[in-house]
Amino acid sequence: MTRTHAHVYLAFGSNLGDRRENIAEGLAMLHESGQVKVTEVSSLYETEPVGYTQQGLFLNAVARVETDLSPLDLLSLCKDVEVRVGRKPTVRWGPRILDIDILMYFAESDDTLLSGLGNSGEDGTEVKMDTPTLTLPHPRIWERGFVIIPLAEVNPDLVIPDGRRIKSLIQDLQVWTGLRLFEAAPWWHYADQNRKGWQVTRFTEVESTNTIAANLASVGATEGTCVIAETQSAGRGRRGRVWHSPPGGLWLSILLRPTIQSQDVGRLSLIAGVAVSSAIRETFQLPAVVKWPNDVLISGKKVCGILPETRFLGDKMDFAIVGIGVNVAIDTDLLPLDVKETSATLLSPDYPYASGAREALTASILNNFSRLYKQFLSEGFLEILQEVREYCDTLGREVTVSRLGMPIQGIAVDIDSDARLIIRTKSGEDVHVISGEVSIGVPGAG
Ligand code: BT5
Repeated sequence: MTRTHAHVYLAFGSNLGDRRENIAEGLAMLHESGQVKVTEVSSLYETEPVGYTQQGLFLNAVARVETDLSPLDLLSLCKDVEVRVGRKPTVRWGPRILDIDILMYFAESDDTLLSGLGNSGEDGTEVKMDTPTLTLPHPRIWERGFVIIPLAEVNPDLVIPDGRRIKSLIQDLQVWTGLRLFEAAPWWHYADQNRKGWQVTRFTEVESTNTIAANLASVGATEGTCVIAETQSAGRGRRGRVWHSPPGGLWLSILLRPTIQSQDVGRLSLIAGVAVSSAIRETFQLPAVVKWPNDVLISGKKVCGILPETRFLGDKMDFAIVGIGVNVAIDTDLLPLDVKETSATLLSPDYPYASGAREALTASILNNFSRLYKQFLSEGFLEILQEVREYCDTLGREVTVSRLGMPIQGIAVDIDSDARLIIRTKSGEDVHVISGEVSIGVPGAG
């Protein structure tokens, strides 16, 4: 059989639990399978259930995807995703955590699956098949607004099995009965991120996402390019330290090309720290705080480290990479004992919705970072310093910072406009430290 590059329209429905999240999770799982690329997602529509009506309202959406999978392999993947998102066997027409239907499948190849001509055009040739497990195009649901309306957003020129064109069908008010716009597109985070100017590239395993991002920068990648890897074999911390990056974490590097000075790097690090802390608070309702200069902690344990790296051409910054490592759902037993003691993970590694949660966190980090970074560039660091102070848990604490091998002890009283930590020593002197290792409390004081 020849390789089947196909464009496929899928319908999603959910009426149990967090319906929006179920659909988002399903889309993310398909996308992350590496076998399906989600290229377009419609708005979410809320609809009254059909048939057995003693159940909650449905949310529905349609997506256009690209795949090399055959129709039956794609069906198995969709069923697998339904199960993983948590579908329990229920009565037909009964409540659904997630339902995924293949509506239409268009193949670009001369595959023998093609048994008849329906739609043809940019998408390729429509595959028609009728087997006990799968009938294409979908045999039933074309009279339903919750399919036709979102499908019309994604491709209005499609022709449904009875020969009518989608775009003319949605002119009819009757199709809209019992349906309401729940959330307009773009609502799904991948789509959202790319529309907001981020270009997120994903790898299964790399040595370090910071290196890949720097390589991309060297060949001309633009600001907003991001690299995400599932694992890193040589993740880096500061000063040559190792950053352990087992599966389940978020290992992300953001490429920036700002016209800033080398001392601004500390500011970028704090901006990233605030973006990550606020994203963790938003997504998981956990009390994340920034530990100056580059950690995010929960209850004193490190859940995230940030590594800014820069390259200069002469005295001009060519690019900056902000590396962000978050222990989203990692197995902390994979960390060396000393690291395990000081670190934490946001979710347990066997949490079933971890991949969707990681995507939601990624989207939230990028949104927060984008907001703060834009404000920093347009209004200056002072304008966001107040927000940094609010997140920075180091302030007001007794700290010891080692600088050039010399410990400086005192109370961390503030952060200055250069992102330096101000330490008031016992003698009342304010020392501004640019970077260093901060330990909270006085050594030996327990
Ligand atoms: C950091 O360095 O905290 C910066 C970490 C940056 C990691 C990201 S992941 C994406 C991007 N690609 C990379 O290669 N790096 C960035 P530092 O402050 O030097 O802290 C390093 C120390 O944190 C180590 O010496 C360990 O003690 C500890 N550590 C290592 N892995 C950890 C983990 N997964 N969770 C918590 N602590 C860890």
